[in-house]
Amino acid sequence: MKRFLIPVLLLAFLLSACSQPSPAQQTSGDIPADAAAVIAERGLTPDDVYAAVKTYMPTGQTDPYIMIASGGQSGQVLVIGVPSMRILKIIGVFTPEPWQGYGYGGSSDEVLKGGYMPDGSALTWGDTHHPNLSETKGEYDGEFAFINDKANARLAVISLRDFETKQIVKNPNAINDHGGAFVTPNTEYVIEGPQYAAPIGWEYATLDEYQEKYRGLITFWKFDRVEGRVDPSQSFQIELPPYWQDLCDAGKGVSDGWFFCNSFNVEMATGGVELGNPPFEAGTARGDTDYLHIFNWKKADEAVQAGQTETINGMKVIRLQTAIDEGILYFTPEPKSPHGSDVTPGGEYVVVGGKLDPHVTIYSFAKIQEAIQAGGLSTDVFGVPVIPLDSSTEAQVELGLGPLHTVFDDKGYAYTSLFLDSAVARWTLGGPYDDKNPEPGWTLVQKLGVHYNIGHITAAEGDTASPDGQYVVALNKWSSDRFANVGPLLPQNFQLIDISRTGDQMKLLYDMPIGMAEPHYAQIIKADKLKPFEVYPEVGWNPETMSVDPNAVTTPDQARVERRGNTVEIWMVVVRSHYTPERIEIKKGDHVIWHLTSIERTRDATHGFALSGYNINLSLEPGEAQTIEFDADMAGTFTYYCTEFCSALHLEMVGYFLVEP
Ligand code: K7E
Ligand code: CUA
Repeated sequence: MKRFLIPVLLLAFLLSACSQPSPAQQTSGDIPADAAAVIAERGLTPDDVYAAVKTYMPTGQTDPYIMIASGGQSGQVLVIGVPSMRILKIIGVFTPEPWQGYGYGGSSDEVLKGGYMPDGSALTWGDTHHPNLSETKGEYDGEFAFINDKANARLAVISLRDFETKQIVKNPNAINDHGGAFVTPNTEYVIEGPQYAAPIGWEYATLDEYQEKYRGLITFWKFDRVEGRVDPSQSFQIELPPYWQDLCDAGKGVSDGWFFCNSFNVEMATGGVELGNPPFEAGTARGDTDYLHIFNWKKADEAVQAGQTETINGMKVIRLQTAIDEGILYFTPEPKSPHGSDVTPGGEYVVVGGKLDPHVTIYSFAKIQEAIQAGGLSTDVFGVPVIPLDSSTEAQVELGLGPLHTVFDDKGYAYTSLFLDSAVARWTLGGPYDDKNPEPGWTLVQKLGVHYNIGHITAAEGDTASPDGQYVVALNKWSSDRFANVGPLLPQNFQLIDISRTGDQMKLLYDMPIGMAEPHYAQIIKADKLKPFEVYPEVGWNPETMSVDPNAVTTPDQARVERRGNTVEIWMVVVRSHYTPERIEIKKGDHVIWHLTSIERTRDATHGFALSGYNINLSLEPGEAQTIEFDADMAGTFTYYCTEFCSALHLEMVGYFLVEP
């Protein structure tokens, strides 16, 4: 069929018939007649058409960026293509996830157990807030991702070779956290900041003893890149006053070696609205300022090496007095109820939002250093030196109501989320960034409305030393009227924003509902920096050890069942479309050790392994080996079958598990 092309003028007429094209809009070329008909029929504006063609991903093409997003209280991590905003994967992290067989019998059970409470009590969910990608020289290197669990003060390590969780560590001295995970520019440390103060080790203490016994505690988890694990024995913590330390960011470039966290509740409010005390929301906002915490983590590292620590619950802790004496910790005031602390790409400035102040405050690292060198600083009640606000501040920019988080692009612009205004503010950085855009430094350029109540904001390669620009994603808390009504619990709304043009040309491109939790932060990495496996590198690959498993079997004739006393050990081979062996006959009470190896080498030829009645479900990706171990304490006739539709004879991929009474 011949395709009719509609001349531009006619298209412009069609568009103007249903909307007001903005004057900035220019048209060129021809639009196919059938597409023009759709535009007319749906009443799409030129902005709509622009947004559609910017985000549409033809089949077979892949996104240039990948967003790693927190999965909020689902305890998981989302992997999303940008700009198509297609969900590619939901990684099981703190919560068992059956599709990946995560927490249903394989080695991942041990990963989840690594994050249980010290007494062994199970934790089967998490409140994930801030994913952070591993960095080399301040650039995302595509190797690992880290994320915190605010609810229980835990940290997880995800390998970006197979996008699976490899480790969860429970903080031995903190019961909740918030300012994590944040990496140092070479991922020497993954940092977990505190939040609501508690005695170290969350031991019991009454709230009357708040100032003496309650503490903040920041954790520097040492990351071993070769092992792909954090090493608790090389990690340390710094004791802090019981202010509620909040969001953090590592210095880089000129400020490499330093670390910054905002805080709130310097008032040390302890709540008790039911006793006639001011509620927390008022008590924590009585003062006009809180403290930006400024850490010299390289000095802290030296203090640890010099043994200036106390070991508490197996973790090295730098006591507050040591941190003060060694020049590890400084404060500077920050305006009312701050949130977010974000370091500029070159490390020159730290930007802090003031939830209850219309400004962002920009601190100069150079000025902070001058003030520290000059000395003679007064202290807070705990003896921490305080740099006066006018000695640390470079600028304040008035943006609007409820500034929270700030990200950066390649053109010297900063983007701040305005929670109360439901907007993204684009503003200019000054100093070395001044020449990168047409506007003068430290000025508001545009406010773009988003829908609604934006929390975090993230930009392409935005936390690196060299952001990409192109896209920002607004992570909105409320969606209200944006999507079809599916009941009173509404999805979140991720909104993709085009930031490719300078000036007031930011445009909203796409609304993506997140119908599973409230994600907080996300990072966006260039897709070509990732080097994930297509299939596991060798047959018999154990994803936990990232090497061939000694119990893997590589050919069907190696498959076998052996009995030693009441222990039955099974070596099973898995391939389209059968398990070998297909019959397992044992006795009630036997202890079963079952090794499974997928000998598939074809991309996407994944098999499942579901053992009915025993709460076991594995995902065996090509080449993967897994071991399950359990007591066969239920007699009966059971089946195991494949849960992935792997071939035309997938339904026949089954076996009998007979447990004789
Ligand atoms: Cu602002 Cu946890 Cu980063 Cu939520 S936090 S938004
Ligand atoms: Cu294997 Cu279905």
